[in-house]
Amino acid sequence: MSDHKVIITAAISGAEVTQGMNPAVPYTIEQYVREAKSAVDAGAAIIHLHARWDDGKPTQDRERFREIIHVIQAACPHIIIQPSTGGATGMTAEERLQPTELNPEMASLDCGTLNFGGDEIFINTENMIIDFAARMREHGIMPELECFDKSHIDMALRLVRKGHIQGHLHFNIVLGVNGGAAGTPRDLLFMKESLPEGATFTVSGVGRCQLEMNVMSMLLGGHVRVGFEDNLRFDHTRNAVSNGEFVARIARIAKELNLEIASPDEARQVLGLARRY
Ligand code: KMH
Ligand code: ZN
Repeated sequence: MSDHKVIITAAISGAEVTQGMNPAVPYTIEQYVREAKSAVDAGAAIIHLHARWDDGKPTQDRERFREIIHVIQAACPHIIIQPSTGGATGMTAEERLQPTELNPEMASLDCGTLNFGGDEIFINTENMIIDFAARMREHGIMPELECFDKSHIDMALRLVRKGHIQGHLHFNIVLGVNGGAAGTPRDLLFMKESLPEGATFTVSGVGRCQLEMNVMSMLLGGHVRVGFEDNLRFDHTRNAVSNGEFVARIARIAKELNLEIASPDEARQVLGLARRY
């Protein structure tokens, strides 16, 4: 049994979920602060961030990101903020890359194309991944390698060998997307065992598998991602009231497994991030 410190990432907003599905999904600046603070107060070390306009429309607009990051940092001074460069399906590469201009410590780097339900395709060609990785290097941003399937891990490792992706390798194994690997113990184990020695990983489970995949990740020595981007329901009876409610539950389970929760600075140490507060 592992005895590592668990890094909790809260993916507080996402690009696809709406207030119609769960009224606590944040759109406005005030709602972003409320959701970020609920997650950080409950033990999150990283906020994975998608931006929305006040009407809920997803955007990668640099200035909207700047505004949201500014208020979250004011409310939660030490938190690691990890903007998405995935954005929403259908956005162009340049559109998606805008938050990198703000020099965040981390950003997501999606490592392959996949179906995303219905007619949606989430496009990440090899050249796009190379360009995104180069942009992140230029801005001193650590990529979190988003892998929705085993083949995405293989792509990431190919780009590591070619020198496009450098430094400490931190993966996000995303399970249960309609078009990606399934949220099952078998698929998680297969992907985890495909990671190289020394890499760290977190696990995101979409919908009902969030909790199970999070718990399995902790047992395998990994970290966890919770939040509205991946799951809106606290259990089969009701919606979660906040992102913080998800964070509090997984923090409690971690403690019952004798695992400590990493503070933001402890997470920086684990991930090899240079910034300290
Ligand atoms: N919204 C999805 C199309 C990321 O943040 O990098 C992509 C996504 C991945 O959420
Ligand atoms: Zn995302």
